[in-house]
Amino acid sequence: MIDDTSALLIIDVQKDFCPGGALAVEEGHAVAAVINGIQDRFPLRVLTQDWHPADHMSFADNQGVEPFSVTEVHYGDQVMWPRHCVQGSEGAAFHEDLDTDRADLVIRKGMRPEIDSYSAFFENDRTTRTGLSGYLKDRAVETVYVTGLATDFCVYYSAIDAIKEGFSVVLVTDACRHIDLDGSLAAAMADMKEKGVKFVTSDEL
Ligand code: VGL
Ligand code: ZN
Repeated sequence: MIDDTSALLIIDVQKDFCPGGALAVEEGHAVAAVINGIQDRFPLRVLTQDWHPADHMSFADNQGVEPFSVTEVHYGDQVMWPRHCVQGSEGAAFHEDLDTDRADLVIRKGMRPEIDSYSAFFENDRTTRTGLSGYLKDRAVETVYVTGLATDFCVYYSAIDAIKEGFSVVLVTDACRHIDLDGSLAAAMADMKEKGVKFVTSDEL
């Protein structure tokens, strides 16, 4: 399965998305050991890092609204999140259990104050590119294996955008954990299946 046209995509394994963090995902830290166990087998590893300025539009406290409420913005619905992954903060650092020494590329996202960015490929307007698609194509990647946090937000959008960009996509289920806000997990899983994302566990790789 894994060959020289494969790449491993490691989404947002940061302290703020792990227990004790500002936007903690249940068992979020547990993905690190699974990812560490498979990353050597890939010829290419790309990490993403959610990296917001303090005045970011997705922070509920900047908008005076309740965390996890939904607001209509210029590109559609946007969840208002607790303040998280502020540039340079401890919470924005990669979780200490994740081995980042072998990262080929780190993509930071969500840096523009007026727009959020869940996907590793596009900002939330679904049109502004991060450059990842071009990088992977330059490196002759054909299949992207997706891991990290959270299954129903940044992992989901990265997976469906990778499909849209013409890659084969495999989600490594035990290397992901979810948030599940108002049915977001079931919706994300159904959409990924429909779009052709394949699902495997790390021991099937
Ligand atoms: C994420 C919400 C806000 C994620 C990032 O990594 O899934 N979720 N920012
Ligand atoms: Zn964020």
